[in-house]
Amino acid sequence: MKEKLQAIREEALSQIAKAVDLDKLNDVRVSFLGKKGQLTSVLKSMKDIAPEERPAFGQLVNEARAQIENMLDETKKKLEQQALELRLKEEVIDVTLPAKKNNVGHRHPNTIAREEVERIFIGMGYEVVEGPEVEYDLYNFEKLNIPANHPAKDEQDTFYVTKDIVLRTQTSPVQARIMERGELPIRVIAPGRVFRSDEVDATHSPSFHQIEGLVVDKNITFADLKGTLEQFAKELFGQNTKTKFRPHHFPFTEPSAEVDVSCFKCGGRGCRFCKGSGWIEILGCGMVHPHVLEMCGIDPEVYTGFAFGVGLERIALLKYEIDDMRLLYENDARFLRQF
Ligand code: 2U9
Repeated sequence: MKEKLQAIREEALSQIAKAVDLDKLNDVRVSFLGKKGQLTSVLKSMKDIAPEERPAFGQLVNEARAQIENMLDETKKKLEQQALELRLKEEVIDVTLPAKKNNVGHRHPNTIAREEVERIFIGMGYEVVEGPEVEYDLYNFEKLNIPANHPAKDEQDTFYVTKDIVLRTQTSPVQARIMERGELPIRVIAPGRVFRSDEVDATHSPSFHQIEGLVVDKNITFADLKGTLEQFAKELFGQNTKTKFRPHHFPFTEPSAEVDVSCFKCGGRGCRFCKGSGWIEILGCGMVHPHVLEMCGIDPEVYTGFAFGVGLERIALLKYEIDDMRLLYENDARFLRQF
């Protein structure tokens, strides 16, 4: 029995010395000290020894166990230290390596165009205002002089949420709400998304963006409107840009006009870009209709005003010479990266 114990002890110490990692060391521990381990089985066979020899033999087993446990502990510490050193070596950070490139996005051409238009009008003292995309019929149509049976209200053109609530077809309701607040004078631009029940093609989309402007004060005339929009066109398309005001009709303005700018590609001589005419249409405008002022709580005998509306996509398409509006909505990074 003593010889067997001695052999187990030597074998255990030898296997511990050979263990190359913590897993192997644990295997050794289990195979000698575990429930079914070799040393445990020696303890279990104590019952076969003569009772008088048991205490002395028990002490020997305990000594062997203590020795094996000691060596296991020491070896465990040594292997842990080795593993730590190896990890520290492997995880060295080379701060001189080139950093991972961050893929930084950039502004959409629509956003660039909107911010450019905003910058120009902020420079003239305008405030940028916003309002709801889901609007009451009252603000989207009625207060803008577009009564119940007006063709602009056709179900073909407008998204109705209920009989009285629509997806706004223009940003004008924002200005109607500002007028109702009654804080005068007013000098605002209202950028935002608008909706029309249109089929998608190269120049139409059921959802697009506008920037509308509104000025209301005493003694505002068509001359103020003209000067303002001439200045706007020059800042947007270059100082040599000429403007042409053509009579037009809008329900909410009277008189109304559409504005063309001289073609910034050919300077007005006529080219493919302006389809030979020398002019490019960019916006609509007019003096705010007295009935609109009245419906929004402003006395048309005391105050006058002008308003204008620009299609933002149209500005982006013109400025960046994009020939299909659908490209603006596809979010193809290869297209968007160009601007
Ligand atoms: C109020 C009173 C008047 C806004 C105006 C236009 C002319 C105009 C179009 C441009 C291209 C719409 O996106 S587009 O199709 N807009 O021509 N908009 S005057 O007039 C207003 C607005 C609010 C209270």
